[in-house]
Amino acid sequence: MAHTTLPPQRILLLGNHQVGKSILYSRLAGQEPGETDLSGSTLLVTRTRTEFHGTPMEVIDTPGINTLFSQDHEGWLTREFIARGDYDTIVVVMDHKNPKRSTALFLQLTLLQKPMVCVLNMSDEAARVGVRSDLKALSSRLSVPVVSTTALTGEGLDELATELQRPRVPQVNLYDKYLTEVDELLEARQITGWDRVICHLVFARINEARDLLTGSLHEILPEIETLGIAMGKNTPMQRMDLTMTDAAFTAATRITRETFWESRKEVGLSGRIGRWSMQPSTGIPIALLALTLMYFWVGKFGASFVVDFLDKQVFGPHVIPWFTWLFHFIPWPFVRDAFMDKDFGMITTGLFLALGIVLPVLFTYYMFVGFLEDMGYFPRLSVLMDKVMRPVGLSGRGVMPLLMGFSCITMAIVTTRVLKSRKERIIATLLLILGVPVLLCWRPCSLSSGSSISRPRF
Ligand SMILES: Nc1nc2c(ncn2[C@@H]2O[C@H](COP(=O)(O)OP(=O)(O)OP(=O)(O)O)[C@@H](O)[C@H]2O)c(=O)[nH]1
Ligand SMILES: [Mg+2]
Repeated sequence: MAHTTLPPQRILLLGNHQVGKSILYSRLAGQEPGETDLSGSTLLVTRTRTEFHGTPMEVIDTPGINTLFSQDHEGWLTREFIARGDYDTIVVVMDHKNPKRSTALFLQLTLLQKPMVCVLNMSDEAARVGVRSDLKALSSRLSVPVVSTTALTGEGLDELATELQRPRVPQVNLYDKYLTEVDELLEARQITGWDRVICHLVFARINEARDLLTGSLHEILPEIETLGIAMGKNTPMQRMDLTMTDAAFTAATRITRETFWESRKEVGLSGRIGRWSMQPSTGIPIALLALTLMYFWVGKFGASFVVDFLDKQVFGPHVIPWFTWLFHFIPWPFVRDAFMDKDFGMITTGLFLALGIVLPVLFTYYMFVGFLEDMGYFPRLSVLMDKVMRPVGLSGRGVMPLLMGFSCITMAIVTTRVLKSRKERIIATLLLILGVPVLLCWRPCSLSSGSSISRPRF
């Protein structure tokens, strides 16, 4: 009897940001989460061959996406990978305690018409905050297998191994309201799978989607575009991408209402602070408090106290005298001055600027931003400030670099890294450069007007 060796099943992990895709990836790859460095968000597509519960497979980890129409860089990376079709099964990783946004993304992904399995991850957190689910009902609503996991501890992975053997192509009609005409057009031309998604992207007027168009799709493009523009005019937001995302959220709300229950009256102090951070009456004082703390921590502690300490206790009495002694052996005054000149020497000024001024400020700054990021404050700030910042093309978190620009443009430009998309980072940088040109820092780290950063005293 002839034996045929089947190629390993290629499993693509997709999902929102921070739902545990990378932890699950390392679990499927047979590693304990602690064995690999998973700090921070995934920025590149990663793949590995493995054997999970005796089945050879290839697992692919991707950067998180919020919607199929994400405009940020990671969104494009993930979409480009989806476009290649280089996988057999999609595992949609969902946040068990926050199922609505995950379900909305799942519904958008159903357009791909690929075999899928749903993983409700972070089930430990869901139980802690009082979110319960009916897995059977959800599975029948989404028409794919659904598994509940806690990737951090490995719970639920046995069930996942079983369900990976029988993924199903979902049969969900999502866009009944908005896309009937487009879908009829696509169906008539037998355009399916990724090609269908491209047409939806074009319809949502995501310009970059044109780069993904192939062969016969070019013919249908003008028709889709005209339809998109005509329908966009009738939508409340005049933007089909938002309208289509909104449609996915409406459908997701319907599904999760029937399949999830929340008994979370109290989600602890952190939950309450999170809620207060998004309401204007309490959110604005909290934002001001965060900025004031930042001013004291970075401006007063980092840029004043630590810099002064390094100047008076380290560089002044120890480092500089030691280098002065070392360089006095050099017989050429020109070389000596190049290193030790009071105003321009590479050691006296260069080393002190880098280690004595820039390092303490950046260190305290990143510590503070990391703390806010870990607390999940940025998404809440984004919600609070979104309406104010939208007209200039920024999301709510754009307020951070702009405020920072009032004290130091260099730090403000560094801060643009908290913005999600390249487009936003460019807009914020341009606003900073055009808006505060006088602050092009010759004292790069003077975060506060009262900062005592000054030239080194030696
Ligand atoms: N409590 C709990 N935390 C989890 C679980 N799975 C992941 N986490 C935590 O959630 C955070 C995000 O995990 P990642 O695996 O990096 O999430 P991701 O989906 O890959 O994130 P992106 O790459 O940013 O999209 C980490 O701090 C994990 O420790 C889980 O099952 N339970
Ligand atoms: Mg990841």
